[in-house]
Amino acid sequence: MKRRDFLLTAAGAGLAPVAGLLTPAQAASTALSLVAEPVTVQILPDGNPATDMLGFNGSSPGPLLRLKQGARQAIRFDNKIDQDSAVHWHGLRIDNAMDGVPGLTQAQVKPGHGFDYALTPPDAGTYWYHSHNRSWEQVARGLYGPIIVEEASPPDIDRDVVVMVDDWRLMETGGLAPGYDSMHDQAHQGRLGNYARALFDDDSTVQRGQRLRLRIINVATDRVFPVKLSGIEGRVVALDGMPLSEPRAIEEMLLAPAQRVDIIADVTSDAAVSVLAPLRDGDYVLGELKVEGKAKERRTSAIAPLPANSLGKPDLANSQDVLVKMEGGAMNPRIMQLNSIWGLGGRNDINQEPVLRIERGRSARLRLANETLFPHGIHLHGHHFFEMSADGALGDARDTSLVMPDQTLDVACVFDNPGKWLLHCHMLGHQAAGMKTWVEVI
Ligand SMILES: [Cu+2]
Repeated sequence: MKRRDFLLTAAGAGLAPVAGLLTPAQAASTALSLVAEPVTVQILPDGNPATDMLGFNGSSPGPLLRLKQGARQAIRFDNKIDQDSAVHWHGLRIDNAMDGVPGLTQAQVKPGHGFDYALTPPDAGTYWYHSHNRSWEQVARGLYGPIIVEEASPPDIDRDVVVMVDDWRLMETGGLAPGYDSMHDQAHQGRLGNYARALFDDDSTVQRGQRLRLRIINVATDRVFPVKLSGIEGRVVALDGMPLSEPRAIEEMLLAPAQRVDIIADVTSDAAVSVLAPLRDGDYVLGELKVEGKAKERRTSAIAPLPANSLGKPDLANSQDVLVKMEGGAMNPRIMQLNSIWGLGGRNDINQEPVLRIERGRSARLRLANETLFPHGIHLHGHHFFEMSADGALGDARDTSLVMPDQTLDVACVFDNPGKWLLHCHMLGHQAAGMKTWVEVI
């Protein structure tokens, strides 16, 4: 099979559901267990070779974690792979000691050892967990899974479906291609796969007229996914876990690695609800839910906003402001004073001084200035920030912002969570090659 054919044969692939759903009943008061270990997964369509990867509890993606807003959940992590590791809970505004960043918030978890995490998520919504050691390799090899933090009063829907979009760089044997540290990849767009698809936590059939909640997560290490949906009509209700005060029309989306979009929509097709990647030569089917039958009654109620999370509004009149330049990369004529491929805020390593040191409770405005020829997805740990429009108005709350070449994006944040928080590009190959720094909240 030619490389290019890989990318084109995903349409209609048999999509296996994610194994090992952990329900709140099982989770109540007892620790959940996540074991990182080697797994074999049928990534390619049935009939093609399976892929040796890394996963949690026997599968990649790992099990869906369902947490309750405001409730403490203990999670025991055991490392049964042959590299050091640690788990980061992306987007959860939790205690710094639980953030899972080796060298900043905890020590490496050595092979054969474990770490006891405890999470009390303040916000409902869609999040995910992934390895944060050699993440450009360990996430590419499959060490990630979805997190749902349930609303106290969830919206009225028929089905809640997690949709993870990913790509893999596969060899013709079905194995993952080596070369995770390729400097060529890291200086360009990162490690892009040659095969892409959407993975559902539950791909059983839906009925025409049912109301679905789709939680789309870009779990790819480096690919910015264009995503389009067909077979449904509805609204976008949340971005990066945070509810929109007014639900929006569903348009073509561009998802940076780690970004999420929640959609509530009614099935309008008799055939399929499709997750598509619009490409130059047409729509590529990343995955689909088949439609069978018709719901007895279609809901006529409007799609209402999700209950708001309590996110502090930045005080822009008294904010600390800092310029955070993205620098470096291939073909960039601008000179960078750093001995690395990429830089962020004049830094390239977490052993350096933080780009911002700020008192707890104060607001800051970060000017994210992309002076490179590539897009970057800038992620702040432990907080959500507000993207600002050119006139200074507060826009969407996010934990990861896509910043295009030559774009400058101001984001404003109340730094109310004490500790050492990583700020980095979520194109994980860029992070590997220097696009990282940190913020200290004291
Ligand atoms: Cu980047």
